[in-house]
Amino acid sequence: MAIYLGLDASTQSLSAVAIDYDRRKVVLDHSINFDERLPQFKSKGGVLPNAQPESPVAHSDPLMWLAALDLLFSEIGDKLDLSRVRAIAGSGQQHGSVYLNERASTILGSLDSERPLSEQIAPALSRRTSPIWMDQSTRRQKQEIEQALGGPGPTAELTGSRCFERFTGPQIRKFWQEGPGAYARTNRIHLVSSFMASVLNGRHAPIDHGDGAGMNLMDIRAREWSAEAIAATAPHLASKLPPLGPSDTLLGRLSPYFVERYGFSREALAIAWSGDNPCSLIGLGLISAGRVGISLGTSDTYFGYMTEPRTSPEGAEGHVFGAPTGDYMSLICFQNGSLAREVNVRDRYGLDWEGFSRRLGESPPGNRGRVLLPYFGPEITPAVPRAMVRRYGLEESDAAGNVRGVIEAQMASMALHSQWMGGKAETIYATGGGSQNRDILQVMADLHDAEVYQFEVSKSAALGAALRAAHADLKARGEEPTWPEVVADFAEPVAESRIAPNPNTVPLYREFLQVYQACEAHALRAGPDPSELQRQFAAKW
Ligand code: XUL
Repeated sequence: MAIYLGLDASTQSLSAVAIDYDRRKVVLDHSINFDERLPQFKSKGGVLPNAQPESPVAHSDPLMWLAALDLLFSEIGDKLDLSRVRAIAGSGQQHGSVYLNERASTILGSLDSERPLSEQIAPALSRRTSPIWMDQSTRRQKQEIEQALGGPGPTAELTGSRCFERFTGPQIRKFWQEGPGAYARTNRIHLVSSFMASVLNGRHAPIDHGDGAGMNLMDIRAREWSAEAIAATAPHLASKLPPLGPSDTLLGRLSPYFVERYGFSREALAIAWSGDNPCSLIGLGLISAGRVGISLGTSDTYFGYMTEPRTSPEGAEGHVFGAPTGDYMSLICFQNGSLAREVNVRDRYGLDWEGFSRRLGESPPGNRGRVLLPYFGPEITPAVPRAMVRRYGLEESDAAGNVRGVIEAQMASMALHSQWMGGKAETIYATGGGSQNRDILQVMADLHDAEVYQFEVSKSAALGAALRAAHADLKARGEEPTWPEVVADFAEPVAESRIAPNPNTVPLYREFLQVYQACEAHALRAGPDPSELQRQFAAKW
């Protein structure tokens, strides 16, 4: 019986999912919430509190992640015979970085199973805290790097994304500028993923092509460090970065620390870790073109598998990361997800989800040509630096019009700003809190002219990591597992949840997209007045 373990080091918790591969079953699902279970690290949502409340700085304590790893293994030993685990892989929150000194190699290679990890690894840190993906404090550095690389377009062409504050390159540049001494004492810079993998394997692990793509340092096509991007970021950086490797790199045996302390087998293998989004791609079974995931959460994301690293014009709309299959994936982030949908519309009009659905039904598809631009806060896609709400032909007091307005705006924006990915989405897997509402999903199906399935994914990243462990182990044993075989039965949408596009509404929405696009262009790019187009649409539909 082959058991594989997937770990997910996310912002707020460390989770484990174990699968019995032959019986196609999840046999363990366990989480350690940092704030609740490790209060000594004083985190809030997994992040260290800031002296100034409005500060754009977001760091976490890497020792907290290690304490969580010890705690997690001590707890799951009661539920799962750890000696049966064949291989472990993992998923890490993307972009976050861990800074180690030259003692790290020795320390990682000689861990004493009688003492906790955090105590032993603390002296290996050259920077006490780790900037994570929520950090927005590198505006200057992001601009400097982008400028050195010829602007946002060429930066995206080279690295898969234009520069973003949270990406690791700008974070490293800031560390070098503000603390050149500590930077000089840094011997190795890991991502959260490669750091955790290094601990499990007892030596420095490579960064995989999936997570490496979130750094603004990797040449997305060659899958090698870009000398140009490194030179634009910080001096002597090439010697501080681990090598890059494929996501299925077999690192070697698990460190004796885990064998002696928790009873893992001496034969158990450590597999390279990847980023949480690449792992979720596997956990959702998004391994062929034409299938995308839409998560309706705090922010909404649209993501999918790609065979080629295509980027959007000027890199303005989304990222390209490596996919664990060896291909690529895209991820587009829409920041005004539940902030617009739930806080500023549903709650503001005093509705629950049922009332929201009722209101949605009171205004016809296309909203009679009326459009809401719901940038209740700054927006990433399209870029809107400050909150800006516009209503075209719509009264603020009209609850039904605003409910339909916000849903059609969000779905239209996704459809428009994902066009650069090429190819049409035939099937959408919908996840996240908002996806519980099937009336929202009907608009999604009609506007994208795609069938929509609901997907329960509280643990898609950890599940994806466990499936990656299975894939890498089977490959190492000389079997040739295909990805569809590996994910079958594990990564399946909720049975009976299919929502088909309504053939009568699809052509209406094709025209509505043009109306929406004209309103967006008017508000954001000083485009022509869209009212005539709106009038024609309303007259026709
Ligand atoms: C992706 C991103 C987040 C983190 C969350 O670019 O910043 O999704 O990976 O863990």
